[in-house]
Amino acid sequence: MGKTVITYGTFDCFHYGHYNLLKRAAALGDRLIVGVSSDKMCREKGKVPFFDEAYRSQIVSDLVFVDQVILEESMEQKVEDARRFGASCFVLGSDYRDVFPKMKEYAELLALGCEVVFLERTPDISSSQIKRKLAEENELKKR
Ligand code: C2G
Repeated sequence: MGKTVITYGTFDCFHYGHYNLLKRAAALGDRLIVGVSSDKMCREKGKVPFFDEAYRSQIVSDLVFVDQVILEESMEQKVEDARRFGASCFVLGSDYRDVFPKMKEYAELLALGCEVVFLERTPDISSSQIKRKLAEENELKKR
C-alpha cells in the first residue's frame, strides 16, 4: 500500500506556509492524511479560528497532494489515528520540535514504529500575523 504520512494543524486563513508544509509532508511518502483541528479543539488550544472547521477542511482536502482529511478532536487521538491508518511517518512543523518530544504521544508513536519528523517552518508567515496586519491596516484606514 506504500508509505502513509500523517500531519495535523488548524490551517486557518490558509497560506503558503501551510502549503509548503503539506507539500513537503506528502513528498515523504505515498499517501498524506491531514488532521484538521476541529473548532472545539481550537478553542481548547486557545485559538479562535476565523474560518470554521468545514471551510478549513475543504481547502486542505482539495489540495492535489492531500489524500484524506480527518478532524482532529483531541490531542490524544494522534496515536490512535496513526495506528488506524497505518501511518509510518508523523509530521509537524519545527515549532513543535521542543514541545512534542515531551508529550506522551511522541513516545507512543515511536513505540508504534511511526517516525516523527519536524519540517522547518516557512519564515515570516502565519495566520496570526495575517490577522494582526489586517487589523492594523484597518485601524490605520480609520484615522
Ligand atoms: N507551518 C509552517 N510554516 C508556517 C506556518 C505554519 O510550516 N509559516 C506549519 C506548522 O508548523 C504546522 C502546520 O503548518 O505543522 C499547521 O500550522 P497551524 O495551522 O498553525 O497548526 P497548529 O494550530 O499549530 O496545529 O497538535 C498539533 C496541532 O494540531 C498543530
